[in-house]
Amino acid sequence: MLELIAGALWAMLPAYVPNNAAVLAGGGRPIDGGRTLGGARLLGDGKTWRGTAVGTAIGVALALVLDAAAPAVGDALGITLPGFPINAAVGLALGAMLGDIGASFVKRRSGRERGAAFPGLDQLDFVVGALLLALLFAPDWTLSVFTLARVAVVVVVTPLLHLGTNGIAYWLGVKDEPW
Ligand code: CTP
Ligand code: MG
Ligand code: K
Repeated sequence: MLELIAGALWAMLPAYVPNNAAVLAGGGRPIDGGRTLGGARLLGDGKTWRGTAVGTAIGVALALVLDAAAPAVGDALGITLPGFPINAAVGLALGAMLGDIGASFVKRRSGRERGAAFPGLDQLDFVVGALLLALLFAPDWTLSVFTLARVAVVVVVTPLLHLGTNGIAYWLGVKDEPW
């Protein structure tokens, strides 16, 4: 049970931190350059080059740290934790950012302004993006690390973690909305 839950969260960590790092690093030029589609912004001012680049870089850097720490932490817990080859690291971190960007595209098409909530999509967009890009960049690693049981754990636990961390970021005053 510990191996299942700890392994699932460990494997997802490089996908969890990019969005939070982007909140801290955001600002500057929006990716869509102000372009609109059907009267609404393509992505909106909340998706910037700097936030995306810094978020991805922090996620990859964390994966490399976790890769080095996996044997020792696994030993201490008495379980086996996955390491992160660089292609898996990039897939998870960049995929998380792209999933979040894709969600903003969907939100703008459905008439939601920047910052509007979209329950479900907000909490899982980056999970879907991370797993898909990891599958594309590191198929063997992804299929062996993300067993169906671990994906199930991730789908259940991630929304709770996401609401928790965003609530804290809102309370600290670094995020505009608690979702
Ligand atoms: N951010 C960024 N670049 C990204 C993702 C996030 O710069 N690729 C920063 C922005 O400052 C953004 C903040 O992180 O406002 C919070 O991210 P998020 O909640 O995803 O964006 P929203 O502003 O809520 O916009 P949207 O409605 O499009 O999700
Ligand atoms: Mg938001
Ligand atoms: K979001």
